[in-house]
Amino acid sequence: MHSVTLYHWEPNANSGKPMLALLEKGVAFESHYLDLLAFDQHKPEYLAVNPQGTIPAMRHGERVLTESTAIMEYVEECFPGPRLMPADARDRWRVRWWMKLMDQWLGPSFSMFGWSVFVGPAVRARDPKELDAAVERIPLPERRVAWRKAISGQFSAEELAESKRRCELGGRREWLASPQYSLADINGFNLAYALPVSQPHLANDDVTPNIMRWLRAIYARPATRKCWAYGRTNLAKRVAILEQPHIGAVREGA
Ligand SMILES: N[C@@H](CCC(=O)N[C@@H](CS)C(=O)NCC(=O)O)C(=O)O
Repeated sequence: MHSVTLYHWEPNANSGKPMLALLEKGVAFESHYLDLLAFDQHKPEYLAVNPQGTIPAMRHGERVLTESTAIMEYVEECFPGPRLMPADARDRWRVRWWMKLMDQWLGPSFSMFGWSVFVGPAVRARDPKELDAAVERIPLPERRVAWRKAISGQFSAEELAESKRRCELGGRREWLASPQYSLADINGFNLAYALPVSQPHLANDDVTPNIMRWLRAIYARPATRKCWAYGRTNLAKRVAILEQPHIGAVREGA
């Protein structure tokens, strides 16, 4: 058996996707924590693993795998344990349909909230020269832009409004894509779990009860609890909001 190492930040967003898939399947892995707020992901040691300087990456034996959703599919196919993809071809198509929607459309909007509400304020007080130098070292131009906007708080009103519009989705099903819990739910949970904290007027038990039920059902799973135990900072504490039995509606900005 080849060993598995997961290079990750807090057990959320893209890092949380492969981590939760590994834990659901009971795959033993070595955890390699990178502090995103300390720019560990752009240091030469990690660029030797993933030259794009983004998290997560997974090493399996000699193989290095990147792209969180593709890693989840690799984990599902390579390892025994509970199936995280349905047997029915149409259901599998639906799981992939949802994952594409989340990665391309919902995820970037949820991420924008995360970067404007949590990441930017967490680093903004540091020495501007140091921050500037750290941003200059980022390999991907689009990540440089995201960091600059987060640091200066310059996400435009239009892009934030569009992101809010994308959050105003309801839901009726038990699981996102198929009658069983699947990779689509793991993907969606990791992108959406913090919405009740960052957008309390959009995600709460009065406005989006089924989304709240779905988030709590995933949070209650043993693998999810193990996953969150890898958190090290206050960012990882946001998920505890799902322990509240009822989160009522609030006015925007309240
Ligand atoms: N499409 C990639 C995106 C990876 C990504 O951008 N990850 C974020 C963290 S969630 C990151 O590494 N950001 C580092 C940075 O912007 O400096 C995936 O799904 O793995």
